Amino acid sequence: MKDADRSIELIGARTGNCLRVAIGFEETGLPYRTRSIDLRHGEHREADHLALNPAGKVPTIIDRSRGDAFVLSQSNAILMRLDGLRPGVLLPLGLTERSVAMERFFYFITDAIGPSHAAFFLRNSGDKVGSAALDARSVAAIQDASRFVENSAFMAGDAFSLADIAAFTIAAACKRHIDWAKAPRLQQWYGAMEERPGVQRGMAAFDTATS
Ligand SMILES: N[C@@H](CCC(=O)N[C@@H](CS)C(=O)NCC(=O)O)C(=O)O
Repeated sequence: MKDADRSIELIGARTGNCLRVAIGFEETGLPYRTRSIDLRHGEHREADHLALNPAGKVPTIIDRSRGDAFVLSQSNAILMRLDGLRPGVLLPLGLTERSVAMERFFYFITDAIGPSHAAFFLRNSGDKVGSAALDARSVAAIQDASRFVENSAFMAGDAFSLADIAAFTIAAACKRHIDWAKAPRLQQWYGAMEERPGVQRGMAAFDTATS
């Protein structure tokens, strides 16, 4: 099998859901290649993509690393698969540490990223009041996460985890709205994440990807 065939294909675009997965690949070191989908031109609603992801969304992976092609959607399911393929990098192995990392990961997914996605939808529907309220809720959740890093280097203790990936992508998307002066430790954590090579490569994964 050629190297290109063994690597996992990540189909996506420069969106938070896709960037989280790209950072997951970079941090685990699992071989992958990106294929860009042009959302503005509706490529995600074309038959080729719908055959892989009937919801017409990104990201989707095609994993041929274990033989037959296995297609998977949902960014968080993909991240769980990466954890399964390379255990101990994205989530700690110890039950207690793992539970804390999952708690914080889902905090960012449901309390910060969820409202932000809903705000995006409302904004596009012309509901400025509703979208502003949800954006504010998302920023408040990020700001409140300062307590997670008050005495720790990472969002879930002493080790980098999915919680940092989720926190970083949403903090990067809302960074203009965060009151950094009120959250100095959060700002330090953010700076450290920006410097992390795997995070930098993941954030740039769709900058040069070919379609
Ligand atoms: N819950 C899904 C959400 C996927 C999703 O909404 N992706 C967006 C980009 S971040 C998308 O494909 N939008 C295009 C559309 O909805 O038309 C996941 O986590 O993967």
